[in-house]
Amino acid sequence: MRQAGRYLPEYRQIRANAGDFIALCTTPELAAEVTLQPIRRYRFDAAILFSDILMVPWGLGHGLRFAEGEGPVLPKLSDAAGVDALNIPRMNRAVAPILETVRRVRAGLSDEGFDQTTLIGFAGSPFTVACYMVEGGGSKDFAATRLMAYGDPELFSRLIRILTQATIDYLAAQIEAGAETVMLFDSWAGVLSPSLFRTHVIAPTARIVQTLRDRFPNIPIIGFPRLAGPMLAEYAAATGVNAVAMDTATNPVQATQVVPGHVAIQGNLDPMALLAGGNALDSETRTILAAVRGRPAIFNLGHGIVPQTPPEHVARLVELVRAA
Ligand code: 1CP
Repeated sequence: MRQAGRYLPEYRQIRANAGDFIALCTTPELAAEVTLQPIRRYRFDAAILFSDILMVPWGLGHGLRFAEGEGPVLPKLSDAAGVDALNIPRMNRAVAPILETVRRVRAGLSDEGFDQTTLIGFAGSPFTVACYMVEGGGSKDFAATRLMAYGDPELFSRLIRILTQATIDYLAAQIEAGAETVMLFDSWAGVLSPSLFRTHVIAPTARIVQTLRDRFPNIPIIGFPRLAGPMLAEYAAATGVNAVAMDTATNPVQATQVVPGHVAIQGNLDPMALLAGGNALDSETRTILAAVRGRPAIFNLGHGIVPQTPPEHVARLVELVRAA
């Protein structure tokens, strides 16, 4: 889950010397180092590439900066000229340092004795990336994006199509560079009505999954349709993903009932329970472990870890999950 490193002093030290966040994402030596740090400390079963979902619009030439304490800032995309300017060949060149990070992490894992540790590559889903491009940054409800999807469906669909192709190229390149699983973060899938969810979440995800699977039949693909609620089951069945990640609000017992048995489920500890520690952490973790017992599952958080999390709480969580 995103912002994994910020709770670790060793991450904060590298971050402080790296310049801005985009510089950290595009300096392979540093990005590889911060990807490996949590693996050395906790020996997790998987490492997630250190990067950001917004490196795709950055690569497409749309522009991106991270304002201190404010999150991402992008130009607001509102018309055909903005969509026409998106340049996939440019993105494929611009992400070269990120692919170099993937190669270095895979080599570093093996060199340091973590041969069995899975390297997870990732991208944002076309819809969630479109959200940030249309709003020009984060938002509580992504109203301008939903308005564009209803008001100018031709333009919005064109944007989604370009982002779908960019995502396919980018994930395929990560797999070729050494990613052994890929995850699609659809953090804002839950703001859509069922019909828009089908058009702009399920259909593009199915296309990404199908295209990648044709080229790389053995690469597992994890989808995270955050806050999808009752649409989670349809997402799991219709996109072809190998695993669905549940957000914190999902009841894992219900998920085991509605997600097809061949689809693994991932999640979904509340990051606040991890921050709190103690009995809350123990009991929430045990509840999830009990719910997913007996079926393919990946233990994870329901959303990103918060920077204030004490590293000892993470150690306790690993102990609980390993004992299960
Ligand atoms: O100042 C800093 O140090 C930057 C903080 C930071 C970090 C560490 C951002 C800015 N992104 C990241 C890394 C990141 N982002 C990873 C790498 C793996 C890891 O370390 O865990 C991943 C997988 C992401 C994915 C990401 N970025 C998502 C999808 C998952 C989710 O959390 O919902 C989203 C929505 C983003 C956008 C983003 N990037 C950064 C911020 C602050 C945001 C959110 C902006 C908002 O509030 O909407």
